[in-house]
Amino acid sequence: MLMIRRFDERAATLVDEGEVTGEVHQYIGQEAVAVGISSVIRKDDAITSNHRGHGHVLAKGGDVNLMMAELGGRTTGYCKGKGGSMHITSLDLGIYGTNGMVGQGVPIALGAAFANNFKGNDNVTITYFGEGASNEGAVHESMNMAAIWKLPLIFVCENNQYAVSFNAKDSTSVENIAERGKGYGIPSIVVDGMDVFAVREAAKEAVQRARNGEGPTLIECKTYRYFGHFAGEPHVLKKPYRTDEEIESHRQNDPIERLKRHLVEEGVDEVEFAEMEAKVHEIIEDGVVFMKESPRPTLEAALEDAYAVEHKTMPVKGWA
Ligand SMILES: Cc1ncc(C[n+]2csc(CCOP(=O)(O)OP(=O)(O)O)c2C)c(N)n1
Repeated sequence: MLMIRRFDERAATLVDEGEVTGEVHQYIGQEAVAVGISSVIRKDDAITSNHRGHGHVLAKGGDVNLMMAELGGRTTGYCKGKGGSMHITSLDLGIYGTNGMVGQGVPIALGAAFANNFKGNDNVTITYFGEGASNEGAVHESMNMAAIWKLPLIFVCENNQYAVSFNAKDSTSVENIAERGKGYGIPSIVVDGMDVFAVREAAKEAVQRARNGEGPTLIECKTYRYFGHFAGEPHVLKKPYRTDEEIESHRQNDPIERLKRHLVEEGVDEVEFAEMEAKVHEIIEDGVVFMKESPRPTLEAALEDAYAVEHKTMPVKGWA
């Protein structure tokens, strides 16, 4: 959780410095969700993510150097510097893309879950999306298909209350996004997304159900993003859409501070916290150096990797 927070703080300063171009959407405030979920899945399980995806990638085992290089548009990055913050992908880690198109990681996850079901393994797929994305048609179509086919797919809605500057109350007909899952016959629950243990417990149950062939679950995590929709937002928005008091009230419920209080009760002392901070700082700064020392792609590379060179047809036998 600390790594995610410090990574996204540093990513924002790199935007200010002009080292990272394109938009960076910070995950700060939401760390308990990605970590709680990832704590109960395996390396061979898959995730799809959205535009606010650094936390999801780090929690799934993403390498800081390769992520920093991708943000900085360097050839050493996860997508050879051609994807940037919103398109980090690693097939080796089961990360089928962070995704700039709102809601569109969800049908990709549906495909991954379908493939695993078809192959007969017990892998699960997690799809992370926001409450804003839950208004997209593709999300609803995916819920319907996942429910009908009992696919091993876990819908994780991170309800941070805003889609850009739009409050969920003004865009969504239901109090809880979990209601939408129930409409498709999917077991759906609301959890405190600022509590890593609550998220973990919900995820454990959902993963078990999916591995047992009992189908999808929707977990709505109530959370909050501390900063603007994207790094730099304060400079471009003329009118704030939420008050400082509102932001502060959520900061009082900070997921890292809550975890820290728990760890103190378990006997972790300040020295250990300081060591964690120092280690995280070192890894991130090494990542920045790695990024800055890496080359940018050449113009010729623009068309490389745009088309698949190998096409595999999926067998239809065995699927009823
Ligand atoms: C299909 C599509 N529509 C609109 C946008 C512009 N857009 C980018 S992020 C965003 C808000 C998404 O809100 P939410 O899904 O709640 O995620 P959050 O940003 O709160 O994490 C919008 C409207 C987009 N990128 N793609």
